[in-house]
Amino acid sequence: LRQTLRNFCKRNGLLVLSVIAVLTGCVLGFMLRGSQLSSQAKIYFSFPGELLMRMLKMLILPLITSSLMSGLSSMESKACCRMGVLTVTYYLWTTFIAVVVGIVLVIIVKPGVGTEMESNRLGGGPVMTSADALPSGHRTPLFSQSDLLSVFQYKTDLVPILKVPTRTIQPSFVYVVPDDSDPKGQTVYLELTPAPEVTYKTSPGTSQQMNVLGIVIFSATMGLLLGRMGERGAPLVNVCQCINECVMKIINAAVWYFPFGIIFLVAGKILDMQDPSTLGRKLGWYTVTVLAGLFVHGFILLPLFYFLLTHKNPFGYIRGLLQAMVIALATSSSSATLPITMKCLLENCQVDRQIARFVLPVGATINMDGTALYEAVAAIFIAQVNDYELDFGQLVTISITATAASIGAAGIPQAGLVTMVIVLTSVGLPPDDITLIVAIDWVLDRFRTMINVLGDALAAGIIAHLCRKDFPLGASRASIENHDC
Ligand code: DAS
Repeated sequence: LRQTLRNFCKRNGLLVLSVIAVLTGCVLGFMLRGSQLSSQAKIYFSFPGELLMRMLKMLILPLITSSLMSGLSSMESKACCRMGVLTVTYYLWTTFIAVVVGIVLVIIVKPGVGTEMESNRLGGGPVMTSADALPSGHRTPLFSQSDLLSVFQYKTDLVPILKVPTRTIQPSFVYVVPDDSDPKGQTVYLELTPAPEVTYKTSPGTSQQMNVLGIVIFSATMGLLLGRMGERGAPLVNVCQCINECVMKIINAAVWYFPFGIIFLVAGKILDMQDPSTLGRKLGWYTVTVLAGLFVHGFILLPLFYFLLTHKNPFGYIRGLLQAMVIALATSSSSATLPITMKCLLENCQVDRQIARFVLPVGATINMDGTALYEAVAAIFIAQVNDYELDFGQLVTISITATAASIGAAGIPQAGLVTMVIVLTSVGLPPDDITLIVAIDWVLDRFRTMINVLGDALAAGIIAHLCRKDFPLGASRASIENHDC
């Protein structure tokens, strides 16, 4: 019995601790909601959770670059192309299916139907129109700065979500738009909150948000070129492999801090969240529709695809991913969860290292099934609330733009809410109607991030099975581990 217990703790200890941490964070958050913590106390309270996020974000860049460069450089060309085509095709297919699931569900449930035009009561504050939202000349067309068009940049000027440190109103939704009228080049923060007022803040500078898409494309290209340089490229390939090994060792050490950080991450969010009772019945049905769609896609359709393509038990595979799913739920960031997803795939699911090193970083960047489903549901919900009848052509437009917007969304908290503007604009809906759903977004973001991570990880298992002849499991493992690092 002692041996069994020891094995259980060894295999599942961290997962159990993480689940207990999420529950503890929820209890602590609801307990403290009544107390009037000062903003200073809130900053101290959020520190352990912020430390967890920074630890994870610190690992994203070295993990993605070393994984892609070392993974692709050691692949044979044909195998690499086959894997790449399979991966991207599978990702686009599952994202489109997620959108269709969302559209079918929101049309059946009709969460937004029956609400008067003045939808302000719905979101807890007046709906802003673009006209009074921004003074003329300040508005930057979001699409021109979304990840889709800054694919070769490392950084974007638009920081889609920024918690304003002085007033952590949850959820605050901040656009950063260059204030070219200001000689000092200051930026203007437009903070959209469910509260009635819209406030403008100035700040000496814009925090730059790293654009992972640009780094993935650069690293993948470097990996392919390194692979064709033969011996000349070997030193850099070795360096990348050593970096990758070191990153995995750092992850193994850092994970034991995660349960502690999760407690404060979850509690801090609950501490600031809007009172659920003010959300209204319509928003409640909208939440149910999104969660039902995520469940159907993530725990019925994706496992079905996995079973049909690999003839293996999907739920045994998903069991190995639970730790990553809990981290995704706690952090709302698939990029930040990437190190843990990689660890789960290699250690619990025995996915070939070379496959995982390509499929995961690419998936964490462009494959967001949960986000695509959510954006389609939200857009149609907003149309229903506005009594705006969408025809079939507009539904097709929504399915295409939701797929594209999810590709452009970064793997950071509430990024899906930003790129949703593309979907709304594509069918003539007022972009600022996103304030209708902001109040509940921080909860839905966690679940859609979890489905995003689950979709990437299941894809890795499927691609590994379909490419098993090109990458016999163990061959790449042996070749990597024999390297002196
Ligand atoms: N939070 C995003 C992610 O990390 C998803 C989203 O915002 O839709 O995947």
